[in-house]
Amino acid sequence: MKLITRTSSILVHVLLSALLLATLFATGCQKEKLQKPNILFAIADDWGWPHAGVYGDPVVQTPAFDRLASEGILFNHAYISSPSCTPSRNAILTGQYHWRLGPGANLWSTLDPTTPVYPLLLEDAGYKIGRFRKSWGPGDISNWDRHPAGHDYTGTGFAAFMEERSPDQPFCFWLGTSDPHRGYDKGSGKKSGMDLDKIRLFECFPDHENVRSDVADYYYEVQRFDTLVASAIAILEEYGELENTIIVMTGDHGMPFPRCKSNNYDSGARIPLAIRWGNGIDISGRVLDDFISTTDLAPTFLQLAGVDVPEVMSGLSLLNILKSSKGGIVDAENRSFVLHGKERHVPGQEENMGGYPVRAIRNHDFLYIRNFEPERWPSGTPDYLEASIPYCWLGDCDNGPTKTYMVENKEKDGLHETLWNLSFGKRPAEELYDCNKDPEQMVNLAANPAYQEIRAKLSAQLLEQLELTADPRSASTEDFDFDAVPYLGQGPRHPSYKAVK
Ligand SMILES: [Ca+2]
Repeated sequence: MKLITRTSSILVHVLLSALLLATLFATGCQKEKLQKPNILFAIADDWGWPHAGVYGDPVVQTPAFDRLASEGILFNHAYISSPSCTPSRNAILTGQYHWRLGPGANLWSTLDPTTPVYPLLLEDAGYKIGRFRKSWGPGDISNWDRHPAGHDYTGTGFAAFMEERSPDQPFCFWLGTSDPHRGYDKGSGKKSGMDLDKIRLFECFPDHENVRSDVADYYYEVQRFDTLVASAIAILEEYGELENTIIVMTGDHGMPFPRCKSNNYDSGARIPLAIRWGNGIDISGRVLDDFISTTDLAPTFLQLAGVDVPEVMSGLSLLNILKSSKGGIVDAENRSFVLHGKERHVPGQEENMGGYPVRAIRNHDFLYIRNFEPERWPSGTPDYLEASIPYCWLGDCDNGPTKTYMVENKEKDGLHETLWNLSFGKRPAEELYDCNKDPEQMVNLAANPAYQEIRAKLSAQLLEQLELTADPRSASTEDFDFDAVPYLGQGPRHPSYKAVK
């Protein structure tokens, strides 16, 4: 009896030790895993700020985005590098402003295959990397040995990627989509039950039911993207990886409407951004006003994975912000402004005149814009004689009911003409907007005598930043002819455009 007790005691002791060891081992593994979080990067196509429920939009419903914000961090001032697909995505992947990427600054272009991109650096460090639907591009990267966004899981999906991986391998997944890029299923928003009267239109749009219905169709696709992200979150939960995954949900630039996409106003350059990271963000539900550039994401991901950030990356890691316990402004010293710009979106000017080059600086009070070629048309030449050829008119603005309504009703009254001019008319070399008095940036104050001190200060600050970031548009960096880069797309272009080889 005594022996049995003793044996039992030894057994219990052995079992307890084994349990302790297992716990220690598990804790060790856990620690190891904590140092290597997974990354899920979910990016919509043409989804602009503030079109999410958590930003107060009364119509569009984005439960997945709202959840990530409430369980993580919501960013009020996140901006792209360029309001155009290819350069915006290049800037995200490379952690650099698009103007540092040669041809990669333009839509439908290429990217130098020696440029470091975060997914491949992570793969080299042991991560499993994959992508779904729209990632890099559009353009041609056939000269890359590996796709810069990872292996293609478009046919099988995120669930298949997760099924394939071994549980101890960290992963990095690019969850893309073409929502809410045009074309839309006309009337889909209204049909889904959206109340068109409740839609908050940007001030630059005329208030007409065609416009409201067009915005509702855009919302419909925003919601479809949100559903895609919800399903990916569910997959992470199923695999027990939700807390150790940093989830970033955002868009590549503003909505595909006049004075939005391919423009450097907030309606084109400002994007929704929420980041959730269960194991890494201690104080969740914070709302931040620091200026964030999407070039900051690549250095953040690399730093989180313990991978050296290449010096060439101009973005600034967000780690101090994620780890902070503060709301509002966390890093005033480094994040009091943001830069963005534009080179050629589509060749929409007559006679191969190129794109509409722009650089901009935005702080909490002002937006200052420098238009380098003010004799060109910001949305492409309004060549209506060729309107029968698809895409050939005002090519820098996606075709759709809002654009059609604005063009066809330009001469209806003074308001319609003013709005047409704001979207499609020529612009002066400098623009300045008082974002407190005029949050939608409708009234250009650059020539207003009361604002000359501010204008001069921001102009100097912008030029200084372009110097610091080695922008070919700055004085001391070698010129690069962005307009001479071949346009590889078959879509929008001016009828006079001759392909450059
Ligand atoms: Ca896009």
